Amino acid sequence: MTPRLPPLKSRAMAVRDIIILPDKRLRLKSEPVKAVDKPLRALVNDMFETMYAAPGIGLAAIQIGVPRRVVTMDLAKKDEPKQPQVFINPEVTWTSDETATYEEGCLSIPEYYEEVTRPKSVRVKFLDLDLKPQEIEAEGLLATCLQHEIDHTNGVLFIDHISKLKRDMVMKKFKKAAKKTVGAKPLAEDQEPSHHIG
Ligand code: K1U
Ligand code: ZN
Repeated sequence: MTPRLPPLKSRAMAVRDIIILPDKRLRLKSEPVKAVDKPLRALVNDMFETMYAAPGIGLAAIQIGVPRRVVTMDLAKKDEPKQPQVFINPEVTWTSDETATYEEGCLSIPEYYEEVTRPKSVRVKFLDLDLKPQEIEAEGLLATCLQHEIDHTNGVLFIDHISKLKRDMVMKKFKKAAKKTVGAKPLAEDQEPSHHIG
């Protein structure tokens, strides 16, 4: 079980555990954010810490077990300064008819990558950290990543956009890995943990 975090006053930013398939929480529809208060700011900070540590280019709050409609993202390349972006209550308001195919990954489905076809361009409305309404039009990786993360807030995973055959294969593999983990004995101090699945 994830240990309870100490009250906000006494804690710094934290890298949180990312929940992994087949955890049922990944299928929850997250609740809208109503106020940007201290706990919400702490959540956003923890999401960035967790996303950068993974490393990933996006993260939805539910991936750390918090069913709130909050997304963090940073699409800056390695040699560029950080470009942290926060999207609160993001919603797709328009999609192009034209589609684009990208190879996607997911921090909740580690080491599995597959091509996904989605609308090439999207318009997304969201709130910023001052709860000010914003709207952006995106294409390329930003459009793909926004759709992937907004899907997370609705309990949808990128494997829902691939063939049933491939999805069933992935589910089987991760269910098997989860069973092994639950029954696993704690590692001896001199043992290397194995992250290999399959
Ligand atoms: O939501 C997530 O699970 C994060 C995911 C976002 C994403 C990746 C690719 C297409 C759509 C959405 C990731 O960040 S997976 C890791 C990744 O793509 C990456 C990690 C380090 C450097 C560059 C990319
Ligand atoms: Zn994901």
